[in-house]
Amino acid sequence: MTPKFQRPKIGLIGSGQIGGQLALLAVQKQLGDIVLFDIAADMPKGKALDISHVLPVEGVDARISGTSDYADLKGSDVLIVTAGLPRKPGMSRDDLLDTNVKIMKSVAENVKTYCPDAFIIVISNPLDAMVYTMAKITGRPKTPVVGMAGVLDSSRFRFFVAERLGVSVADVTAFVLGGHGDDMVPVVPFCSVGGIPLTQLLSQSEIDAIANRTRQAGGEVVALLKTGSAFMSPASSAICMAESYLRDKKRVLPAAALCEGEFGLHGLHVGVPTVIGAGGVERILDVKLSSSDQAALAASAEHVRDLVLEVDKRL
Ligand code: A3D
Repeated sequence: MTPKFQRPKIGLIGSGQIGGQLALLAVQKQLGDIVLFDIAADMPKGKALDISHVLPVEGVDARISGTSDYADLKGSDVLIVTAGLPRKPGMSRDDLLDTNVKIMKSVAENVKTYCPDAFIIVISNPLDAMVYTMAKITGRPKTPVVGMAGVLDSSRFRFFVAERLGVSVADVTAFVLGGHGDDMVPVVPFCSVGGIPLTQLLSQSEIDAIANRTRQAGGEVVALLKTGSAFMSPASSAICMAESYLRDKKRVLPAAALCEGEFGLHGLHVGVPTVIGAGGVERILDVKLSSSDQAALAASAEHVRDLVLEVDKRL
């Protein structure tokens, strides 16, 4: 008998630090069956086996497999891509461009062949340039492609605010927009604590300090880890996006989505407020920013455009 219902299939391209954590979180949230892919031969199989042994503990039924064959990703409903090198201490995300654009090109060509209908969430850095590479090669708009950075950057901002004020993280909302670089834009008027504007609770200099720490937070983690970059929070952030898609939650999440006029940006994937549901990025909330935030977003987008030009030279 053909089963009437099937669990969603989640393909993880890259099974390193973030990839393994993605698989674990996907199991814990019961999101579906999981395929871990990596060019490293047995490692994805080892992680799949390890995470399979979590299933009885968590009481979750799912199929988890590891592979180095793209054909095994066929039929994936969502793909989360972490293939690529992470930063080392002292490196900027842009320093990864040369190596990671080659990796992303080969990943995207295979995704185009094997998973033309999957919703794709890219995490590899430099984020906005990698999203562009994936979108260009897979051919938008057939395959919707979005980048995860804003959920994490906003979560960092939210955490620092909650910590400073001694309040629940659940009550702090924030939006960090723009490219995933040092010029990202924490939009302070969109930050509230239980609905109260942040500006009523903290001085401008305290807010500036939190915004600066948010911009540097990825580097702060890299410097402490010594090898590799943040992996738990990026995985958690991407799973939040995947869950919103698979469960049609229509969460309002900042994500690197293709802007075609929104915020005055054209033909660029940049972090903007989106609604993610069963239709993928269903909407970009094209709201009005203050003139200084709009200028900061435009400057950040210019940086993304420069990176995109560098990608085009390499494709
Ligand atoms: P890591 O643990 O090194 O895992 C990357 C994996 O990619 C490795 O297992 C590699 O074998 C694999 N890989 C390399 N080439 C290919 C290929 N052609 N096809 C498939 N797999 C391949 O790194 P990580 O998981 O810590 O980080 C992954 C990426 O995410 C890096 O580029 C990081 O810079 C990036 N990252 C982004 C954020 C954002 O917020 C956007 C945060 C943290 C890390």
